[in-house]
Amino acid sequence: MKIRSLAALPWGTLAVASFQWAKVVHCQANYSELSVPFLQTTNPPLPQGFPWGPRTANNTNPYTDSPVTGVIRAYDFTISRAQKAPDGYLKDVLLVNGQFPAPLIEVNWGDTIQVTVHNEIEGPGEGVALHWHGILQKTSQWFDGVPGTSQCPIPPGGTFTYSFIADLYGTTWYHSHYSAQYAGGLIGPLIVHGPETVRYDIDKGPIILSDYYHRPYLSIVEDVVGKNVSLIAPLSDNNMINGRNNFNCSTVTPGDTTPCKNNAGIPNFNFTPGKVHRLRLINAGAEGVQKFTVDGHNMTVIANDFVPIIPYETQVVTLGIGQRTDVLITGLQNPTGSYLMRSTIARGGCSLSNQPDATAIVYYNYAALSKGTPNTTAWPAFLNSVQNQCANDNLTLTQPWFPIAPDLAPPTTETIDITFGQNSSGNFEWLMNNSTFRADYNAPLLLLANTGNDSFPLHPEWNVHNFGSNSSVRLVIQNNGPPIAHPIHLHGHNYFVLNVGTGTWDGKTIIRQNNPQRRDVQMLPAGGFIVIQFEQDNPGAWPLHCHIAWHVSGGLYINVLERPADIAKLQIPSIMAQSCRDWGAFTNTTVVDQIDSGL
Ligand SMILES: *[C@@H]1O[C@H](CO)[C@@H](O)[C@H](O)[C@H]1NC(C)=O
Ligand SMILES: *[C@@H]1O[C@H](CO)[C@@H](O)[C@H](O)[C@H]1NC(C)=O
Ligand SMILES: *[C@@H]1O[C@H](CO)[C@@H](O)[C@H](O)[C@H]1NC(C)=O
Ligand SMILES: *[C@@H]1O[C@H](CO)[C@@H](O)[C@H](O)[C@H]1NC(C)=O
Ligand SMILES: *[C@@H]1O[C@H](CO)[C@@H](O)[C@H](O)[C@H]1NC(C)=O
Ligand SMILES: *[C@@H]1O[C@H](CO)[C@@H](O)[C@H](O)[C@H]1NC(C)=O
Ligand SMILES: *[C@@H]1O[C@H](CO)[C@@H](O)[C@H](O)[C@H]1NC(C)=O
Ligand SMILES: *[C@@H]1O[C@H](CO)[C@@H](O)[C@H](O)[C@H]1NC(C)=O
Ligand SMILES: *[C@@H]1O[C@H](CO)[C@@H](O)[C@H](O)[C@H]1NC(C)=O
Ligand SMILES: *[C@@H]1O[C@H](CO)[C@@H](O)[C@H](O)[C@H]1NC(C)=O
Ligand SMILES: *[C@@H]1O[C@H](CO)[C@@H](O)[C@H](O)[C@H]1NC(C)=O
Ligand SMILES: *[C@@H]1O[C@H](CO)[C@@H](O)[C@H](O)[C@H]1NC(C)=O
Ligand SMILES: [Cu+2]
Repeated sequence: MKIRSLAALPWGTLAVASFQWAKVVHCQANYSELSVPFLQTTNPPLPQGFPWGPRTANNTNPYTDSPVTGVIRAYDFTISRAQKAPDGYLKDVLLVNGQFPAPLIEVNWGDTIQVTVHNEIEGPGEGVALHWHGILQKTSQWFDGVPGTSQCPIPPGGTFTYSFIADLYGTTWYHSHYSAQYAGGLIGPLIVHGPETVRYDIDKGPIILSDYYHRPYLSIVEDVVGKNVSLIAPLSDNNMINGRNNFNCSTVTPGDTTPCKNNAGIPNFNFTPGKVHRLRLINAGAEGVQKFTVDGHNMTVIANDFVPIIPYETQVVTLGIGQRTDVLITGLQNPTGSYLMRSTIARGGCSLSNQPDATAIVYYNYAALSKGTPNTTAWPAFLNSVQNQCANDNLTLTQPWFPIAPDLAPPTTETIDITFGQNSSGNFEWLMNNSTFRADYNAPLLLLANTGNDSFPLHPEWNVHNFGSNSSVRLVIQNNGPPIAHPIHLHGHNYFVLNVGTGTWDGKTIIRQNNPQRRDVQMLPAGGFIVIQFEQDNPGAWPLHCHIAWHVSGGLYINVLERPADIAKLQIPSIMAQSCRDWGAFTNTTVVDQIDSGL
């Protein structure tokens, strides 16, 4: 453990004036690369006791009173491209420290996460930037990791250090926000230990659910923003739990001679009779809506995204891209053998896959595990839900543990339509409020706004929506495009989900107006609407976008410019301007072939 002075921190004097010395803990996530199961987490909290002090889930509003522990958890990430075969089929994947999925980041609430990224992507080189999904970044808005919005990309060969406080607690993930790189494997889990709501015994750690494509992500992006209508809706090739699944090599396209091995292996999870296990489900895929279940076991949902909720029982959990759900499962007192854990890509109007089923084994003893894949039967509720039901659970069920009432007369209400079409070159594109988005990697909006420039008449394609200094903003998002559901994500906030439905909103009905569901991704139904509202408590430039990789590549994205007058006052550290000089030097000599929106 090294002690370092505060002055050495990249943000200089900002934000952490309450302590003089910081403990730096160098962290190294460790698991043997193709072994299963995934990572075993530390049972909470990490060794420093309860560093969040007297704060509990009941007595603390995490948006106004988040701790600063002074502990820095330092990670060193080298990003590269290499050929791997996690499901048996050899392909190019993007890796962090040689690992797919990328390593677990595990911290306590209030710790500082410091990640030094080395961009070693080759063949060809690409820019990169990492986004820390769901982290509010209230004291470090510039470390949100979105190229063209909060930073310039890290150029090939470049290094950049993120440093931010784990300001909410629960389960999340991090991923590249540069083009669709995260669909090429650049995803990893992030756990923030915090106060408990419902007692449990064993933390089973992250359970990453993700669709999987055998083609390189850039070739898929070319198709989805291309001109050929039969290529704009690609099917995934497989579905994974913690980056593993078997693949049937006999199903490859005739003529495909790529090396492929059957029976690559599936993960297994050890359960203990009578003990309560916490599973941290994360949909880190590119497109597919996941339906998750464990045969013979009920689940208790305790959190959605970074928001603990009043627990309820279910047998199926639905997760759109970017969503997390924490569930508790009690080990059976008298288990008979092992049980199948299943995650299936919901079809119909939700998502598309050639091989939608991911499985893992839940076992109670090695004797049963050694008998192989169990033959247990899925719950009827699961079998009934995998077709056409891409909706999240009813808002009446998902009640936040810590109640907060939204402003019922917000100063701003706007309607934003989502549509789909072709631009004048014939390329397919997504539009919000009639405008498709395209990033300028060399001109990050937040950094421009910090210089006092908050109007961009020459750049309608930046889709900047300036909400001024209004205290809260209500957005009615209307899905008028093709009949597809979209997971809508907002950075920098947990928004209130006031209502969701098919057709149009009646303009007044709010589900549980004294305490609506809050989260950072909500499914917008096909042909329907969501009504969301957020407090403007975090001056910054915040992406609001569909989290389907192919749709955000196609421009389904706007920038929320929140309190520009206060953005101009942010003490943004000089490494942000340096990120643009480094990228500028790279683009001076290399033309970046930006075939999509850039994000
Ligand atoms: C990682 O785990 C392996 C196998 O358990 C062990 O041999 C190795 O020393 C560990 N590495 C680190 C850095 O902890
Ligand atoms: C469009 O894609 C389909 C399916 O791959 C292909 O058969 C067709 O030739 C393509 N059309 C054009 C004009 O490239
Ligand atoms: C693999 O796919 C082939 C071709 O579709 C099929 O005949 C075979 O039964 C499959 N094998 C398994 C184990 O599912
Ligand atoms: C699961 O929940 C159902 C309905 O509440 C109940 O009937 C059943 O006994 C529960 N099963 C287990 C294994 O807990
Ligand atoms: C599942 O069923 C197959 C076919 O009946 C059998 O060979 C296999 O042993 C069973 N697996 C387990 C774990 O019971
Ligand atoms: C949600 O639950 C409420 C209350 O049980 C019910 O009235 C409503 O129809 C449900 N909504 C949907 C979309 O199922
Ligand atoms: C804590 O909050 C939960 C959920 O709102 C509530 O059910 C519980 O009674 C509260 N506990 C205490 C000790 O206040
Ligand atoms: C249409 O979209 C494509 C793909 O994003 C882009 O390369 C092209 O410049 C766009 N054409 C026009 C006229 O904007
Ligand atoms: C979008 O364009 C359509 C057709 O050009 C027009 O009818 C509609 O009013 C526009 N919507 C907005 C929000 O500007
Ligand atoms: C604001 O920035 C944009 C994009 O760089 C530029 O076109 C515009 O001239 C700037 N406006 C002012 C007032 O500096
Ligand atoms: C949507 O577009 C219309 C017309 O171009 C504009 O007046 C309105 O402010 C836009 N909405 C938002 C949220 O920017
Ligand atoms: C790009 O090249 C120009 C011309 O050589 C030079 O003036 C400028 O400083 C370079 N920009 C960067 C960021 O290196
Ligand atoms: Cu979408």
